[in-house]
Amino acid sequence: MENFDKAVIPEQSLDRDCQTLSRHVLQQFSNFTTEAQDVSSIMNRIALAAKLVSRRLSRAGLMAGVLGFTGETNVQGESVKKMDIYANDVFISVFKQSGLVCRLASEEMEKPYYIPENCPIGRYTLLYDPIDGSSNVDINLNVGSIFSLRQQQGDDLDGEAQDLLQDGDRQIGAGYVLYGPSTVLVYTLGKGVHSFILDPSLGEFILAEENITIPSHGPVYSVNEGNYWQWDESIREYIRYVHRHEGYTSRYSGALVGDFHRILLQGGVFLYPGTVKKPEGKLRLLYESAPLALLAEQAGGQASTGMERLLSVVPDKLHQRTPLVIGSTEDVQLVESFIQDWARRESEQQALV
Ligand code: P6P
Repeated sequence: MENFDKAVIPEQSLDRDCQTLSRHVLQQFSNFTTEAQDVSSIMNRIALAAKLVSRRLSRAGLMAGVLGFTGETNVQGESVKKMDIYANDVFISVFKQSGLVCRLASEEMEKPYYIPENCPIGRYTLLYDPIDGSSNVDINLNVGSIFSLRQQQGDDLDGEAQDLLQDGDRQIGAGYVLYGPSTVLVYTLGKGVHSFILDPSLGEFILAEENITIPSHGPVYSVNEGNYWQWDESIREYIRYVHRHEGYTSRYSGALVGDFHRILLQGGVFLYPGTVKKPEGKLRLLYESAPLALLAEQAGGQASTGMERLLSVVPDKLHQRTPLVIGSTEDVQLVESFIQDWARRESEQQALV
């Protein structure tokens, strides 16, 4: 019979439980500057928002008024889920009286939301998709939140937040929360990609993996093949290629965060191409594609519109959409080769007319 009278906590588990998100964020800075403190506080608030959303999702089916639609349509023209609104408000609430974030721009709000008591002291703006993949909420499948942190440029006196219309390289940090069997927070501040798992017994996000790297190739291609007949011929050619060649498998959950997380860890490519009707595609640049593109590049992967590097795209409006091809370098480049070969053949044809 083992001797159980000494309740010894193995050192490694104690040390591990202390590897919290806020400590890790501070370690990303070489010293404890005000910027380091501010960004650490911001990440802590994002973590609080994630905990609040995770708690509500875990009990959604048991509570009245959590699931289902509000009956409203958002600026994207999409039907709004009650969970979309709840999560949107959570992110706003956690930054009130923080002096940190002056503005929040969200998929669910046509204009940025200003927190008066934080402006203009708080020089940061949070851009976010509060619930990504909300069609999965009512059927208890994974959903996510995506966030991007930018520094305010100038004074934004007209309240139009025009300074947000800049390329993705201007992001200070980015990340997402994946609400799955466990709640995982993945972030980068430009020094690698790191993941944390929420320990509900502690109420803390504990470090799971540091400096995550995307394999240079992976078997997964993730795309909604239901749109096949709406795609340009170049994308159809790519799909026929992966259908015919060994070593590829399709995975698509209907929630970008979960599909991207799989590719971040196992390799492969996610694509949401433009269609003939919507050449710009569906995904929003500033708070969906650009944050994930920063993570992808920080993890040694790649992200493009199919024609140009995603992080170089300068939007002309807050809710601009772009096509997205993101994941392992070899797989993104393979998709790009089909698109660019097709574009070249098209222009050669035009030249002959
Ligand atoms: P479709 C969810 O609405 C979302 O924005 C992403 O999370 C997801 O990848 C995509 O749209 C799914 O779109 O057209 O395949 O249903």
